This record gives sequence, structure tokens and C-alpha cells, in this order.
Amino acid sequence: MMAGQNANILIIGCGIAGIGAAQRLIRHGFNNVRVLEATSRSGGRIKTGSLGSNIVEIGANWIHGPSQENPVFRLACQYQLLDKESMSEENQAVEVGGHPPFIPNWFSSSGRKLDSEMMAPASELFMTLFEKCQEFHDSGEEPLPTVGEYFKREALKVANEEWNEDQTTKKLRLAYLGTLLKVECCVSGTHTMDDVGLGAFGMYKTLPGLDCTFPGGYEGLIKHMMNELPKDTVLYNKPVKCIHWNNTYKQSSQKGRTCPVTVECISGETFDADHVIVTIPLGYLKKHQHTLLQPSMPLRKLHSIQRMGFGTNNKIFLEFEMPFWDEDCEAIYLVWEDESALADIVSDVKMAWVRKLFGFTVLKPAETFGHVLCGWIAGHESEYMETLTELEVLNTITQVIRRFTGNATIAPKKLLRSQWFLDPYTCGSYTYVAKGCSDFDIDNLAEPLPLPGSKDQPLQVMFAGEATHRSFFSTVHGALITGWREADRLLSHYTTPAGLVTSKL
Ligand code: 6YU
Repeated sequence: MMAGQNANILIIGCGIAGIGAAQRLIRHGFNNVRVLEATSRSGGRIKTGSLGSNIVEIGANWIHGPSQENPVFRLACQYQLLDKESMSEENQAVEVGGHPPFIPNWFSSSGRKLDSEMMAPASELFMTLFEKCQEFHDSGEEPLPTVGEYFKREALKVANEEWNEDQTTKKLRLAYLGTLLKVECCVSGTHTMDDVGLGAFGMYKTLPGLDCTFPGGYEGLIKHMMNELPKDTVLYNKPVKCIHWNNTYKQSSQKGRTCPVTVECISGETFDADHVIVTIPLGYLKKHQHTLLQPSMPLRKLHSIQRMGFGTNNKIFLEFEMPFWDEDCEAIYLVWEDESALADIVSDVKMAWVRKLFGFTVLKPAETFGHVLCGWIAGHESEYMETLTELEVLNTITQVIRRFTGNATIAPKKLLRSQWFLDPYTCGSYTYVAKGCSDFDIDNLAEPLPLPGSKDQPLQVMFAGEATHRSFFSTVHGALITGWREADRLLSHYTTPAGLVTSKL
């Protein structure tokens, strides 16, 4: 019998990190593992919905870097959830550095379709500067504090030195660079690139492989993983209010022995545990940092929770009778001709929130989806959009599309949008490395309690979830790896060298 087999383990949160941790622990013989989930569903930020007869991803969209090193890709292959092309050797070998090469269409605010030759130098400059931004982490330099400031300084230098032959073209390219900054706000999950730390930006690492989607929906992955857990492992509708650790909960007792941790739900119900793995999103931790743990978290963990960034990125799906974009088009960029100052924020959020929408990606293939676009909007403008009714959002976006295409009859048939900021158990979309952050902040977030050196029972409260992965934060694979990491931490805690248990995953 394995030591610790009967240890009482509670996992908080049934997203991919929580499910991954539970699956690993149970496979290795722990028989007292339960997951407490606040909502009535599994998957967390992996959430597949529908727009008419189409499936759409409300949360995570792609496997970023689908190749052998990516555990989400390996699981998806194992469960046969991907199409042949996504699994091909060629697809796995493609290096895109986090920016898949979409075939674009550009529309401008004066109702013109812009020409790709005119826009190409701006796209190239954008890629060059972002690759440079990623290098500062390893080189240890930080010429300016944020990605936004560095990008604007360098982009304006190039524009002023090299794009002077025609002022109209220069203005349009600068306006398009502003659009690309808004794209980057969505990718990074931040309000503005002026909030993203330049030195820390390169902490995020990409894996080889051309990003791919799940033809049957991302939630298929969750369903397959959940099928491998014993029935009743997850207790739904159990929002946790407070984790009392270090024997501070007075009534704590279970069959004559005392567990060091008691988890108290909002309902008042309590659960005793030897170990708790917290997989709650950073957005929730920021909001409830002073009450979630009793005794409170150590200062260095609190400070890192405050320093790390957690922003909002939302999607707005629109279905059309007929496409207004080219047949091969994969992304549509909206270029506001009056915005040439490289601004990625909107000054009057209530009046002009829609200017933060960078454009759309096209759902493919058209034979499956019909004519569906996915609009992307980040930041406070996105959070404001969440407070509007669907009809208000639909009306505003319809006006924008009519203006940019010069076609006053275009009318989307249906709309569906995400509301990640208003979700009380997520409070935003995902983690970014804010100005002033470093690798140590993520290490602090991930550090179990009590801290090393304490004489108290070890590994009472452990931390997983995307925000706790040094180089894959903000992703599904990052989240899964952290769930496995904390399960492995418990495994090695209980496994004597003689009874070493090896991973089956
Ligand atoms: C990816 C992608 N993707 C789009 C959008 C979003 C996200 N991500 P969970 O939140 O899943 O689970 C926690 C659970 O805890 C949850 O069920 C809660 O209900 C529960 N809970 C909370 N409080 C509780 C309480 N008090 N009591 C009990 N339970 C409680 N990732 O790989 N590909 O395309 C996208 C995207 C709109 C919102 C994404 C993507 C992020 C992932 O979805 C996310 O990381 C994981 O699902 C998190 O799993 P988890 O288990 O940790 O938490 C250079 C540089 C820049 C760096 N960025 C690079 C870009 C990469 C990001 N890509 C994003 C893009 C999209 C489109």
C-alpha cells in the first residue's frame, strides 16, 4: 500500500488544471481525492457554446503549438479529437512564434478595402519589433519599462525615417499599427501594451506547430478527461469562501483525527483536508486575496498576486447570410483612419468602446460554419461591452461594419458574446506579465504553504492553474502542466524511493 493513499486531498476548481491534478493523483493510487467546483459545470475557461447550429468556443480557441511537447496536443491525439491535417508531421513542424499567419482583409473607416501591398511593410515592422521585445528577457536588458512604450518609439522611428514617400500611405500604415497593437492586447489579455513589462514579455515561450482547433469543440477534451475520473469525484455548485489552514478551524475533526486544513464554502458547508490544491483563476485571487486564506497568504505571495496582470479578452460571434470578406480571408482588420498616434486605448470608453475591437477572425471551413465571424476585444472597453445588452452590442457593431464596408444593408443574423470579466469565478480572461513583474512572481504564486523551513505539516495549500506556469501562463497546456506538477509534488512527498510510482500519463 502506498503511503498517503488515504490522504484527504481537495482540489478547488474543475478547470483543466484541477481535472489534470485529480486524474494524475487517482491514477497513482490516491483514493480520497475530491474536486470542489463553484459552478455547475467542468471545464472553466474551456467552454464550448453554440450559435444557431454552429459550435463556437466561448473560451479557449486553439491548441497553441500543437506538437509532441504540448500535453494538450498529445491528449487530443490520444482521444482522437483532431483532424488529420492538425496531427500531420508538417503541421507539427511549423514555427509561427505565437503569431499564426492569417490571410487578411483590411477595411478602413472611410469605407475602403485596403491593399495588401500598402499594408505589408506595417505587418513586417510589427513582427520584427515583437520578436525584438521577446528577446529582452533572455538578454537581461530593458530599454524601456513596457512593450507598448518600446513598440511605439521604435515604430515611429522607422515610419519617420522610411515611410516618407507618401503621407497618406504613412498615416494609414500607422493607423494599422494601432490596430495591430489592439490585436496584441487580445493575445496578451491586457488593457494596453503599456501595461505589459518589456523585460518579462519573453518569459512566454511558444512551442512548434501551427495552432489548431477542435472540430467537435474544446470541451470534448474535458469530457474525455472527466470520463476517466470516478463518478462523484467532483462536487458542483460548491463555491469556496475560505481555506482555513494550519489547524485554525476549531471544529476540524474527521474520524478521530485532525486535518490541518478545513475548506469552508459560501453555503457554510465545510470539508476537511490534509492537502488542498487551489486552481482558482488569478482574477478571482486578486479580488479575494485577503479573505480566501485564513491565516492570510504570506506577503510575498500577496504582492505577486497584486503585481501579476490579469486582463479581459472577449469574443463577439456574428453570423451573416452572405460573406462581405474574400473567400480565402482568415482575418479582418479594422483600420480607423483618424487613429495614427499608435493608441491602443479608447479615450471615451462609453461612447467609443467599439474602436477597441481590432476586427474579426473567420470561422473555417465555411461548409461547416456558414458565414460566421469572431470579433475580438480586450481591456476596459471589453469589460464595458459586457455590461451592454446583446442588442446594443449588435447595433453598434452593425454600424461599424456598414461604415467600414460602405455597404449600408449588411445585417448580422445572430450574435453571441463572452462575458469573462463579469464571470464571478474568473473575473477576466487570463494572465499577463505586467510592468514590474518577473519570473519570481510566478514562482511566488506557485509556492505551496506553509513556506519552506516551517515546522508545520507540509503541503497544506498548493497552487496550480495557468497563472502559475513560468513560460506557458495564459494557455490550456500551461494550466494542465501545473495541475500535473502539483499532483507530482504530492506523489513525491508520499513516495519512498522503494515504492517509486511512475507516471502513466
Ligand atoms: C489556449 C487559446 N484562448 C480565450 C479566452 C479565454 C481564455 N485561453 P479555469 O479558469 O479553467 O478553472 C478554474 C475553475 O475554478 C473554474 O471552473 C472556476 O469556476 C473555479 N473556481 C473559481 N473560483 C472558485 C471558488 N471560489 N470555489 C470553487 N471553484 C472556483 N488558452 O491554450 N488557447 O486559444 C486560449 C482563450 C476568451 C477566457 C483563453 C486560451 C486560456 C485558457 O482558457 C486558460 O489558460 C485555461 O483554460 C485555464 O485553466 P485553469 O484550470 O487554470 O483555470 C508573448 C506573449 C503573451 C502571452 N500570451 C500568449 C497568448 C496565449 C493566450 N491565448 C489566448 C487566446 C485564446 C483565444
